Amino acid sequence: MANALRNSFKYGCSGLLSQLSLHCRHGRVCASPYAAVQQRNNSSSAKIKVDLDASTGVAVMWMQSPPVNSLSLDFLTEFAISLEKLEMDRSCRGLIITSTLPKVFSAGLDIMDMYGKSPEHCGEFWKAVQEMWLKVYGSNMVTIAAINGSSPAGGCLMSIACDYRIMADNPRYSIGLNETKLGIVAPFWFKDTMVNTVGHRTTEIALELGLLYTSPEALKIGLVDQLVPEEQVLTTATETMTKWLAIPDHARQITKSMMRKQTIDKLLANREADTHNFVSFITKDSIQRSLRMYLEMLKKRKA
Ligand code: CO8
Repeated sequence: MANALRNSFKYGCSGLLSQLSLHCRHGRVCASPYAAVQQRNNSSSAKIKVDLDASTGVAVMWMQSPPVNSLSLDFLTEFAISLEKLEMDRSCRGLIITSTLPKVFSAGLDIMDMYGKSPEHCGEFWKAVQEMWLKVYGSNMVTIAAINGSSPAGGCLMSIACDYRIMADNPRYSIGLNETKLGIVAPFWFKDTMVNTVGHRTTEIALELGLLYTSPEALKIGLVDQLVPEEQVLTTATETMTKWLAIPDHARQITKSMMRKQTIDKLLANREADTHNFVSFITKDSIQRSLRMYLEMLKKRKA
């Protein structure tokens, strides 16, 4: 199945919302509370665990890939399969993404998938990154990031692709697009998603300096929508989801499409070129050297 999905990246499976396949999920008959336990629909793979409560229509997707939920090709493949299943499941209207790991939501793209790898591998990896963003940013479901730890780079991208962000109120946790600090450049669709979230000027400063914001700073610039004590992140996300699901799906989905379609279409129209740019950039000797130095810095910091 993983191979089938990976193959679909090659041919470009686009975000559902961008195709305007706006089927209404609202107004379905709700199950009785007695049925709730039976209606819990859990699925699990090595790196992703999904709890779908069919009585509320809300799924919680747990990222469970130690040590730091880095977005490797394998992780992204499992992520895409899980998300696609939920998207196709008409009983699921809302998705909360969170982490089982202490202190880390996601460390972003797995650097080991970009370091010392063949151009073919880098191309396949990049298509999986694009697919993750297309699927989350274009989801028909309400998506909430329950950010219970640090979320740099690709972790920030995943968060800002959601409809709403709730972060643990802990100044030791940080979030942002820090690519320039690694000597690499956030691609245009990372930038566009950030601009759509916090505006042009803040994005310009954040991206050029590769800024990571503490959770209070992230709230101040609007990179996250709400801070709560760490132990309340998931319950607050669940309560917030109830408010979002009170809006009729078709109206919310069309509005979401109106806000996001142009940004999604830009990547869809340039997907091949974007992959080509990534591969030729990341395989350059100078960029590989920067990545090696960054990896060494991570190890030294640990020691
Ligand atoms: N990829 C691979 N391995 C990683 C990553 C990563 N992104 N992050 C951490 N690790 C590894 C560490 O090297 C360490 O390995 P080991 O145990 O073998 O020494 C292990 O994970 C644990 O890491 P830490 O000890 O640092 O864990 P902490 O809990 O102390 O800190 C953090 C967690 C805050 C997440 C910290 O690990 C960190 O800051 N990581 C780096 C995050 C980062 O800078 N990510 C950027 C990735 S690039 C990206 O997402 C977008 C790229 C866009 C490409 C565009 C090109 C054109």
